[in-house]
Amino acid sequence: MKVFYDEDSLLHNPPYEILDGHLVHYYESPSRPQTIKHELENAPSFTILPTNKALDVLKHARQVHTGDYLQYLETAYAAWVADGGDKTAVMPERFHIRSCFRAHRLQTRGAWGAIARAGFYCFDLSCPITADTHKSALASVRTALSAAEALSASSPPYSPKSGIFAHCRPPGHHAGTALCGGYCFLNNASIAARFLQDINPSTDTGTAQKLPIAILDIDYHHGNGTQEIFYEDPSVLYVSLHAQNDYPYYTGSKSETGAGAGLSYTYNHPLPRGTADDGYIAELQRALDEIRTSAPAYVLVSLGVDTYIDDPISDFKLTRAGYTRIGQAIAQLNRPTLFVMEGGYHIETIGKNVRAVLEGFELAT
Ligand code: OKS
Ligand code: ZN
Repeated sequence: MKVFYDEDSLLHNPPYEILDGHLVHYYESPSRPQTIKHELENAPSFTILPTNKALDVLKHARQVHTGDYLQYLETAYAAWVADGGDKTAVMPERFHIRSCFRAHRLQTRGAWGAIARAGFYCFDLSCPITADTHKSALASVRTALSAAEALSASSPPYSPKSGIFAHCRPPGHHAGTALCGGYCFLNNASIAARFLQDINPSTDTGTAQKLPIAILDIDYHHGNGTQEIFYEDPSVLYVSLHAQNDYPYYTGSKSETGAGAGLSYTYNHPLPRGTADDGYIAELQRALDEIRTSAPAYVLVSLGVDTYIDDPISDFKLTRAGYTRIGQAIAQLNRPTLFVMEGGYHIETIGKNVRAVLEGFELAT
């Protein structure tokens, strides 16, 4: 299997975050991608490839994120330091709660300082922006786009099973149209989905239609960003399995099913804490049935291995054998599939668990 990876992903390295009220070391650390890369390098069936530097990453990011948010991410660190902020990282102090304000009260926005902007474009305390964060976030998108490009070149839409791994870091599924949070700055999977639609316009009906794509999110946490981005869009089905009543707390219930033209193109499968292999895979089969029914041209998998039994910030009980079964089950969709890396924090096993999913997929018949 081809694996795309960009060394700039390692640059983003904030020293700390606030978790459960404690100042702790940053769980989403560069040791994660280093360990995954090391594991896949030593496995015969993977080829690690560099990303395509010729891609216009910002152009594709603009299909998902607003121009002002992208501008913010690019300028936030310098503006913060110029305002006298701590040189470690941009860190919000107070959040702009959209529901507390009426649009006409946003007239002062042009005058906001760096700390005010930080609280406007972020929803939690796990996205410090360092001097290198923007570079890593773009590298992560470039990784997803390079993998999507290779997938579409080797496997046209609707062709049988084939898989590529976008070894992205930082992750993306919590990042919304104009919000960072949960270690995520740019929504790699969503940008890749738009890219696949843009390079493969579907002309079924004569008029240019967007190609149907499914995003299966199997990270432990709900992908609130991906859900937000496609909530009213019937061309991208979003299906998520995640822990009920855990981070990001306010989204991911079964009753969130999309809106407007996108109604019934979002499916949430919240699972209880303590869910183990058998319970998880039974629910995954229901999620896969929803994807099958929608007949997507491509499947994107937001792959988190923070569902692992020993993950330090999560409460599921999946095992290595479970990951192999998950890969096998996804392969039964029989579609070109792009795996996009999301979470997973048990450094000792993260590489082996990713490898198990990808080999389960690849070896499935
Ligand atoms: C609080 C961070 C809470 C956990 C963030 C979860 C990130 C993740 N500072 N999302 O999939 O793995
Ligand atoms: Zn996660």
